[in-house]
Amino acid sequence: MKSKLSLDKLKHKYGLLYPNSEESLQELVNCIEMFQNNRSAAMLTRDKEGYQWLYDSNTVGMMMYVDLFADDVKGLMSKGEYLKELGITLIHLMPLMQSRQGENDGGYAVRNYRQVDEKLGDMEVFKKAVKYFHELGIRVCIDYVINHTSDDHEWALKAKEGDGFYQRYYYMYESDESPKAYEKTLIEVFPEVAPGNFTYVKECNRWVMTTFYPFQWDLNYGNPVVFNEMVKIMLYYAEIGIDLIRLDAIPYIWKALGTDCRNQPEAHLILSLFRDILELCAPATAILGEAIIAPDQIVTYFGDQKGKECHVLYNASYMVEIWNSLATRDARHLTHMTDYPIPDQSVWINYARCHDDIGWGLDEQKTRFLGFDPLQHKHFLIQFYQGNFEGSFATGELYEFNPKTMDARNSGTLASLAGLERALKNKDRYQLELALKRIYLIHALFILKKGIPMLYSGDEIGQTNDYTYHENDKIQHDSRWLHRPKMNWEIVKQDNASKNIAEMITQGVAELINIRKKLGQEGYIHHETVIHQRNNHVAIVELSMAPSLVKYQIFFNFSEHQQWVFTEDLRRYKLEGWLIEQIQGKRISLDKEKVLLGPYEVFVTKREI
Ligand code: OTU
Repeated sequence: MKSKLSLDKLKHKYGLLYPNSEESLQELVNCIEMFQNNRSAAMLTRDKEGYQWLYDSNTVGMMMYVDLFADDVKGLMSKGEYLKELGITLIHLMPLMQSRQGENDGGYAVRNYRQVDEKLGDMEVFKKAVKYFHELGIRVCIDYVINHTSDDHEWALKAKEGDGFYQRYYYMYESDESPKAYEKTLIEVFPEVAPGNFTYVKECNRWVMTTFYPFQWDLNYGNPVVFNEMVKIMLYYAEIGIDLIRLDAIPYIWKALGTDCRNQPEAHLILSLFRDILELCAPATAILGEAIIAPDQIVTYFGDQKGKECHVLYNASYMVEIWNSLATRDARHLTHMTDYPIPDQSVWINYARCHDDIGWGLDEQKTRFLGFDPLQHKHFLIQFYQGNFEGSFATGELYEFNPKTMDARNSGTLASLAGLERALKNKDRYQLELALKRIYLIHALFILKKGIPMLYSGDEIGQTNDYTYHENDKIQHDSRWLHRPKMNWEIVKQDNASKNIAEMITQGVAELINIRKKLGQEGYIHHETVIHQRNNHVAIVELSMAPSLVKYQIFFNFSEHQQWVFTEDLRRYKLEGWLIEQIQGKRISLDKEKVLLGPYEVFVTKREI
């Protein structure tokens, strides 16, 4: 009964997106029913559990490129125990389906969505891997590049041959008239390396929309046939047991002339249809949307009362807050975090960096409120993380520097941006200690937070920037390769200073994951409250657990100097008596005037009962 009702709702929504498309609707309904009828017993059992694991405090993720982490899918399986020991319960794999020959944007130009790239293995091995990880208690997330295919995908090849049916899979035009009209309001995503949003295809003498690289052809979701094809692939992933599907570049999936072709209402409708279809067919599979845009816009992709959209989104705003607070040693931007309400049951992925650049999407109003000019502040951050600002501890590079606007984003690994690379290069032991403390602090900021913490593989051993991409002409124009080093498994086997450093970082990360799991024994993090106090270098957040009602206070010192917190300020939050620090077991008296925090120190405290 429930399922019938939802199917009717689905039909209605489909009709809003594709009026008068009876035939396509029928095809979709048939496909859903067939899927439901053929769902295996094993998957039905997983469906019963649904996606509850998303809310479990024990869920800790790590993202990685299969080849850079462990050569191939078999290699990935051989690292299962390593991941488990570290406490990882979710692996987030970067694109691993067959991608374009030659340049392919790190796999984001997919040639075949149903085949694993030959370099990594095949579908049979991958299915085994999914099963293996499930047995280990590790869930699997894969990337689904839905905005575009590569220019050598079979649909694109047929379009090139002149097949009109497949040309309608894309935004293809006979002349540059429409492209020019679109360009009037479009913005460039890769202004430096891939300017413009259209590419001339000589094979068929047509223009095709290519928002990203010229070899990434934007799919035309205005065509219901495309929508149905993409749903079938999503269901295919659900059937092989994928727990979380990352939908790439969701703000871009609907184009409308006269707009910037981002965040269109129809894009939301498409996602809400995807969500409904999964709830109907495969509730064990959830979707993670990738929308790295302004803070107030990101949250809209969780959906609203009209429809649920993504189960999970990247907390890109928080990521930027972390780096901002480190550069300024001022925690106010973070503690004054505007609370964009998110629907119940929505989950953030908290992280400090991913395979992409860091784009400075701070909330401009807040920056202004704190007394900074948003543009100048952004330029400060860009230079700071490039390592050019005087006194900067970071080593990084610019990404997509636009000389017209002087705008840029930044690239670099967590350790390099946090000062490790510079300290090692200068053989500066004092700076090295500070860098290690910063690395710990950064991990604490996203591990001890409501949502799913997502580590980037290699950061747990403090891998620094990889400059070898400068010599590779296929990728040298794309500085994101700076922070995608090959996992250095050798480092722990060596017997030198680097080994000690790597071990120290790993121990710190493991300690934080353990603390997170200890918190998990009290239930899940129900809500977070900022404890405002007068020292701007320090952020204090209180986590309220449910159902146990236990509260933890996390203190973060963003400065390399000692800092004091006035207990008088804490008393306003009913924090009195003694606090017990959970990592080292220190007892902190709140009867004294001040609480002392060491350089970059992190406290996780609980009231003594
Ligand atoms: C995503 O990123 C991927 O994460 C990138 O690795 C890809 O290159 C790209 O899509 C194309 O597939 O602009 O700078 O709001 O920020 O989709 C990265 C979303 C990007 C965009 C995002 C995109």
